[in-house]
Amino acid sequence: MSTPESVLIEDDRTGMTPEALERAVLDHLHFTALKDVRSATARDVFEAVAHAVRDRLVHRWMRTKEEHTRQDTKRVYYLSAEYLLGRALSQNLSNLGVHELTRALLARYDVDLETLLEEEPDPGLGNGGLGRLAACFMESLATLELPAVGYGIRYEFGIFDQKIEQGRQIERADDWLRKGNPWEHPRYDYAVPVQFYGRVEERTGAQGGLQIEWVETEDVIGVPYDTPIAGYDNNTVNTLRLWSAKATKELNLTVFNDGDYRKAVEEKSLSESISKVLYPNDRSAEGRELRLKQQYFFVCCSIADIIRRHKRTHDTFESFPDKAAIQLNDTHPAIAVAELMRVLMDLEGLGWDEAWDITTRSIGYTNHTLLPEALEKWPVWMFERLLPRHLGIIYEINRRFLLDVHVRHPKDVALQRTLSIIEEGSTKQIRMAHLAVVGSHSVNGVAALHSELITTQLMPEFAKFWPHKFNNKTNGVTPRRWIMQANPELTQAISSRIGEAWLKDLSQLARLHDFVDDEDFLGELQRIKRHNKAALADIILERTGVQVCVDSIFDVQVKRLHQYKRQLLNCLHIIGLYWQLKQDPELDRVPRTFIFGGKAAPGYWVAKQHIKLIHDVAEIVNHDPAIAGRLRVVFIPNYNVSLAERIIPATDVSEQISMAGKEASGTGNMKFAMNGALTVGTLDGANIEIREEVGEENFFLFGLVAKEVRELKASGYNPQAFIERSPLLSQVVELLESGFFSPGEPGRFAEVVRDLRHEDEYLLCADFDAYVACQQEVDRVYRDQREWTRRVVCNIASMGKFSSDRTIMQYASEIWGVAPVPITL
Ligand code: 26Q
Repeated sequence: MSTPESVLIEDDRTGMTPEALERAVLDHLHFTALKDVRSATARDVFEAVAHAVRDRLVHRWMRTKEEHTRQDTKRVYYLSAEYLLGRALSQNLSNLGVHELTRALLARYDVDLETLLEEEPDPGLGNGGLGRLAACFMESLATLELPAVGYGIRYEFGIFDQKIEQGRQIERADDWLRKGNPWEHPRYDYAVPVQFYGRVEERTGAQGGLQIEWVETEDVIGVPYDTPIAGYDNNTVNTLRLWSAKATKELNLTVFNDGDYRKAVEEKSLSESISKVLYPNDRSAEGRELRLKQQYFFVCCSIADIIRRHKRTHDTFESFPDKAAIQLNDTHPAIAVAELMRVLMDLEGLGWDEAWDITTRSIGYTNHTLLPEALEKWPVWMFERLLPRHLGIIYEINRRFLLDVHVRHPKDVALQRTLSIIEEGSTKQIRMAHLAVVGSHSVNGVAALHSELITTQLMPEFAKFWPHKFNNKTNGVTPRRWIMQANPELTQAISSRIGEAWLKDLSQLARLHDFVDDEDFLGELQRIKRHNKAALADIILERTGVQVCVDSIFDVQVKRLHQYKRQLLNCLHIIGLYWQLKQDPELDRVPRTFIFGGKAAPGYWVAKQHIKLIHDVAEIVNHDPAIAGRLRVVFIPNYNVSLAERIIPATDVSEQISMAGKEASGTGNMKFAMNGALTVGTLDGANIEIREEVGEENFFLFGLVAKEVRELKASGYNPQAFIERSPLLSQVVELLESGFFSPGEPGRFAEVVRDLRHEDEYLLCADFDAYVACQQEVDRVYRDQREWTRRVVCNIASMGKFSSDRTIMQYASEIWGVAPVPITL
């Protein structure tokens, strides 16, 4: 069509020429930000640029939807309670291919693009690895041109802002929507009613069949907010659809008195509290009703949305499993199994067997944890109150499943108890992982070791019962954010050697192996690392007041604080090093800067003590003139995606030191290695596969392996024995015990010491000496900068496997059965 109108639209709102873009930004500055060039603040300019970019995405977005509908393709529906997206502007600029153009355009107005990008708040709608994985997956799905919708919750407050006061973590609300969000688009026309509480009514229908109705419920409305997810270097724009809770009726203004009015207001705000805040706990599954409400809220909305879309183009549900692949990101959305059954039977009139066949063929489940305390269970009484119909369905699923178990293993009552979705006991509980396994056709872990441990340790009986369901999908990360965006200089250095195709096919990084002895390349990598370290040093100075030296080794551990991740082991090593340097000022060690970052769950007292200890050690070490210039310790507050993009490219040593068998995969480990850090790590999670890829000579390995951990624990682990056998560890523990690091309060770390001596669940004492030796080896290699950089090249060149593109292609072909749909404009 080339009516005058459409030409105008093409030019002003979708045109990709510098002129069209410039006009669009000026136009939005005027009409969206209501400012002129002179009076505009950085935030105004950000808004104008973001809206200009958004307009260009909208065009592709609508084309994508149109094409998916036209071809009636199978779609992936990714259900996740968390998405740790990070900032969008930079990603959208580069995925649209207008990053440099925009930089030049803004420069002409004296606006620095990098400064502008800082205006965008970091959407922290997740806790850590699981939420960030969901974000990488959404980006890869779009880049691979796979039809996909991500579903989740539009938390009004994301993961808390971490402040540090006197070395302790303080939580502040993350009011990320305060200044509005240019990327989201509410779709009131697709709002969904969600029921809670009430009771189940059974009656005989007209045809004599049983009809079940869920009645007298308290309802909430889910309003979808859509965010475009653009693929890199293509025209696909998929949708992230996040649900926000809204009260059902507008305030009833015919109330008779002030009391009624206030009650109505209170009820309204109570129902809208469902999507108010992200639970900041990624360790233990606390059984709070509001959390269960959140889960059912977004699952109910998402299933209704999927069903609506199916019914738009199909009269029956026969083809549903061929049109929809629903993936559960952990058990947080596992209620989807019962919800899909409810919708198909109670609302769409299908019989049990047909509904069950459709449900299990559509749903897949990804497990992310082996920690027993993190496995979700909900008390039956809570379900009975909140979701009575779903409880009935779960009981029936369980009854039929246990019958199956009985038929295949008659008389094995113990097996039925083990596999049952219901856990018997003083308070009966629903095991959400069991519901997810029974209700899906695929169960996957997120790294080879993790998937093996699922079938041998976590649920061996299930794995024997349904071996075909269990599979592995090793995690990956998107190279567009984690190399191209985070490390533009490295990107340039790589592209100038092997071209640009590696950004869409990371296996091509292997071609860098030709450059391991190329002095030019090695020198360039050293300069880039130094430059990135200098930039990080500025941030550290600005945020902590500590001056760090770029000639020292930047040794980094950034991730959520958890005992199993063993930040404390890192800290014990620092104390040991400090002690040795004090004893022997001549000791020949390479200067090191130890950098920490990460949030502790607000109620996780031990993790918060570890934050305090790191700060107290930093305080002593950083102010001791005797070791000046040789050792620095810093804790960078409020670790998030944006900070990760600064820290990771500046890292020399990546600490991946979890107790073997505890870290399902880890994904930070991958980001560090592809940015030219060498890993100090245990044989845990994806570390194992990283080491396999880079070669054992290019990885600093230490510590017990998972099997040895099990055996040591089974034989009765006694940390005290390990302390006594290690002179250095004895010193370190005594120093801690003496109150050396907490002069005003000598007993501050008494509990940490007591735990180390008598409990030490995560075997710090058993691994300490090996860790120290490994760190000495790091020093030795670092002194030979050429050798170090050779190993860095081997690492970068071997990272091809860890692109989330590879992961998603495996999900697509082995679990979902979806294929790319190219979009032409
Ligand atoms: C559950 C119930 C109630 C409240 C909170 C939760 C909850 C929330 C978040 C439980 C767990 C999480 C997050 C888990 C997580 O991030 N797991 C990590 O997933 C990564 C991606 O697969 C892996 O790389 C990490 O190894 C794993 O720890």
